[in-house]
Amino acid sequence: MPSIEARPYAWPFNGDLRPENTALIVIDMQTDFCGPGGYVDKMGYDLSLTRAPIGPISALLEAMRAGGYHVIHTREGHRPDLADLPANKRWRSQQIGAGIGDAGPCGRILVRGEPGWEIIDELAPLPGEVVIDKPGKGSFFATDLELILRTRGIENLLLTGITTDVCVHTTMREANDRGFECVLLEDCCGATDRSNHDAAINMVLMQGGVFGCVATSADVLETVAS
Ligand code: C5J
Repeated sequence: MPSIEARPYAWPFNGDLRPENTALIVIDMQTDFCGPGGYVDKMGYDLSLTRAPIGPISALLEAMRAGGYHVIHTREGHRPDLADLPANKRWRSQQIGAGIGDAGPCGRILVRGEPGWEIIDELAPLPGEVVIDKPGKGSFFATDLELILRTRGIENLLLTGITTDVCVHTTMREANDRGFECVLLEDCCGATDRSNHDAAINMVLMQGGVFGCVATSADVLETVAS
């Protein structure tokens, strides 16, 4: 199996890219982060930036599913009683007019089970695909993601989703520290600010790939579809 053309090196580092040891991770493609009336919209950010990856992720999902690769989705959100919501996270969200747990056009903001917390229809998980519910920005913190990856023998992670500089980056850093080989797909991510997206990409490229690699969905499609 050939490697993926990526920067700063052909990914994965050891050339061992197989459906059995590789997962596509789709992070937080929820209405709260990219839909009208959701958390990001309530904060007043430009939704076109967080919606931009929907098309590229959709095409990638189709190809990766057809190729038999693992697909894992994540959702950021809190228990309805907010028992897992740190006071400072709640307070900060209230300062910017999008209080976590408060009622909004899509139900209670970032609360599990509410319409705004759901993954958008375009990228809905298929039955049998793993969905990780996380209370924080990283996908490893307070979840069973690592256990699932180790149990399934997954070593390589393709990272997609929103937002590039927050949940995607935190997850990539957590994964890298645990020895997983990561590639961030730049057209399959988006941030609430374009320069933060660009900076987050650039950070990965430092030090010979300090957290892994960067590639595009086209680079992946070329390999997995061949
Ligand atoms: C944020 C996320 N930005 N999914 N969450 O609060 O990146």
